[in-house]
Amino acid sequence: MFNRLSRFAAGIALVAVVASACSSTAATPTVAPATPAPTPVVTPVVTPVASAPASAAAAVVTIKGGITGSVVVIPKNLGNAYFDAGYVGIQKAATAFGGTPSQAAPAKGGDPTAQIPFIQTATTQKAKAILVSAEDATAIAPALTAAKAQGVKVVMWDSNSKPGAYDVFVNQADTAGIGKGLAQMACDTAPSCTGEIAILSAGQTATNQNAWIAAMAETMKDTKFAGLKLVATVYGNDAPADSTAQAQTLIAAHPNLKVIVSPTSVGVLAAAQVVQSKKLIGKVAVVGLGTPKAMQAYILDGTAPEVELWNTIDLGYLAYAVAAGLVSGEIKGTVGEQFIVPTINGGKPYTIGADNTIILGDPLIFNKDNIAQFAKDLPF
Ligand code: RAM
Repeated sequence: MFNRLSRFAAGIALVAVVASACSSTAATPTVAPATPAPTPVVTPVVTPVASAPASAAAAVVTIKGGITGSVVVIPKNLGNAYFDAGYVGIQKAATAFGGTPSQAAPAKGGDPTAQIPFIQTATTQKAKAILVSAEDATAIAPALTAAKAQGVKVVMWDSNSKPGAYDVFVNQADTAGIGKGLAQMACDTAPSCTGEIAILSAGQTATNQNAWIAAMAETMKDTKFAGLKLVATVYGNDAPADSTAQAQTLIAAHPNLKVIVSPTSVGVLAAAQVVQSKKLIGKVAVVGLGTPKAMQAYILDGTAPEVELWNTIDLGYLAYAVAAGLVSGEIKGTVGEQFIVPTINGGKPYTIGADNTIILGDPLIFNKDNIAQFAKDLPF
């Protein structure tokens, strides 16, 4: 298990990673491999392979795309800086791989069925591919399956649906690793790793948040976390107003609360705003997954001492490249398949793993010593 110092060191080392990764989707890409971090943040279950077995090496394709037609991007909801950053990467990818991206999604998160009409419309309009972040894995699965049956390539990104309902899931980072990171941040910021903590999540059925919360709970079975007591888990639906109200309620209901853990960029920002405005800095810490630019002020003033995320621009770029590869037929989306996406991952191949999943990479840790650089490199 990493300690606070080693996580800090990893965060600093990752400045180089992010600078490289960010430039990877720029018009003139830098393809030099990033300097490896001395202490990895997590140990990914499935990582892009460093060297493929000789027999499989010939099968590695380099995605070129060259597609035409519509690619519909369906995030959980519109108006979220996180998904807007993903869409920046998607638009960059469209200039490299072809196709015409557009975004269509519910105005607000939290409704398990709200994405279904957007999936159905894209299917009716014969989109070549859809890129979906699931608000609810189960509710949208039949609409995704119907889209696939009509020849639409279905790429999940950020938050997954049910295996079988999609072609490939582009996961941002190893799920267990994100859960460990959340537990560790709570431990780092609670006094001597003790006291009451609460979770402010996104939608109640969000696949990604629920998987991360479960992984966090698994990590906290370790005796190292025995002093932490989870007193509540609440849901702000990735809506700023709902998230603010939930953070206020948590603080009022739990006067001994030491940490709010928010595994959502909308929730962590709302929680930080509430803690800062109530002058509770140093009494209630906010940690979680947040966008660097929005969280910078709160990281610097100590409201949110540690926050994690990944290069969301690269996540969108990679997801679109996968969609283009599926549409062009360069890849089929089968487990074990390997492919290279030029400018991403230092030219190393990705391998489609269990549940047709690939992983972008390790999350990045933001703290007061590195946030200025991250906020510059990742302007979202
Ligand atoms: C919110 C969304 C998204 C999640 C990020 C961290 O923007 O819930 O799905 O990945 O937070």
